[in-house]
Amino acid sequence: MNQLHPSVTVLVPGRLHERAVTRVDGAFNMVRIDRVDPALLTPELRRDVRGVAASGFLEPLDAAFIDALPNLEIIASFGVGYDAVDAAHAGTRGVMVTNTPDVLTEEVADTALGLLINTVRELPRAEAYLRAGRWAREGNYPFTPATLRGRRAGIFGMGRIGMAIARRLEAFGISIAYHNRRPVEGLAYEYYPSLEELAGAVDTLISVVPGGAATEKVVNAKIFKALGPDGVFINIGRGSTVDEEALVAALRDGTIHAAGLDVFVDEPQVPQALIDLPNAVLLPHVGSASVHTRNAMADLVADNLISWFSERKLLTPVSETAHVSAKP
Ligand code: NAP
Ligand code: 8YV
Repeated sequence: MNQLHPSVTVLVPGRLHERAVTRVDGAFNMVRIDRVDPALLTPELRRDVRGVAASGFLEPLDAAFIDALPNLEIIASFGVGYDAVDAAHAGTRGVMVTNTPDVLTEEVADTALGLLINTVRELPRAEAYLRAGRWAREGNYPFTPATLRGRRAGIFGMGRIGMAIARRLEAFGISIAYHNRRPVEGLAYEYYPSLEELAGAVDTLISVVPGGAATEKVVNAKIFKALGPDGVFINIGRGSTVDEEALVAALRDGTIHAAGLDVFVDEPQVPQALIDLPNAVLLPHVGSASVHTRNAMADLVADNLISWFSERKLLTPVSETAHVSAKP
């Protein structure tokens, strides 16, 4: 098949979903380097690269790398969260950034509900009990002290995924409140102007906010204290938003009841202290990780690049570069 834009060089630094690699390779002059590192850029690459397709979260893309590519027009990042891409800097350089929203929303919300049920009803521990032969040997698994019945959920980050989680919680008969920087217009759920007030009003805090400086460690000892001893904390957003030491302490001393985590501060490293805690359910960042959804994310990475170089239009630009106009 003829390439659409054989004269446009698109760089893929480091790892990227195979389907995105195949599609970018099929449409452009694709060049790969081992990692995001300006030292790996030859003078020809510095001159020629007009697009970057990056795995975002896995390969942080900083200002120095962006500055090393003077003819860069677009960074197509894999994932809806783009905290690992310096999008603000890209904007000042006239470089567009795209992410992969919407196509993963329902999958991540499904995972959040699975994590919530596993955490509250201890299903992973109950299964481990069966597999260890303890059901037959010792009798029934103990009744769980926690239940979803009567729970009040607080969603920290009522955006696309937060809203999809809320729809599912409604079907479970769970009450819903939320905190964002601004209330969502026309949304009937109760809004709290601060995270601490939200945590104080609910017993189940579900965090689905983006990472970055504004949310760094905002879920901390104060928030766990406000959530209280029946409190369940679920994090499907970003690990950086949590003070992990404070979380371990809160789980150990009963400040909160349990936590379910899909994301961590220093992935794939998970603190041993968390692994050792029986009241923490831990997943290896699998929120969107089905073949179906990851393929859709990969397609959106490639489609943004193709749309840009074919029509100077972006399918899913991030807000920081929305004001950027196309380079001639
Ligand atoms: P979104 O639609 O942009 O929603 C983000 C929400 O967070 C918005 O409602 C926003 O409201 C709120 N928010 C942002 N910054 C805030 C702050 N400083 N304080 C309070 N609220 C804040 O994004 P999304 O598509 O739902 O995705 C959300 C995040 O989920 C992603 O950024 C990513 O980090 C994470 N994620 C994780 C997985 C996984 O596999 N675990 C998968 C996909 C996404 P305001 O602007 O009004 O504050
Ligand atoms: C992916 C995510 O796991 O989209 C996001 O923000 O966190 C996940 O969907 C991540 O992007 C993988 O690189």
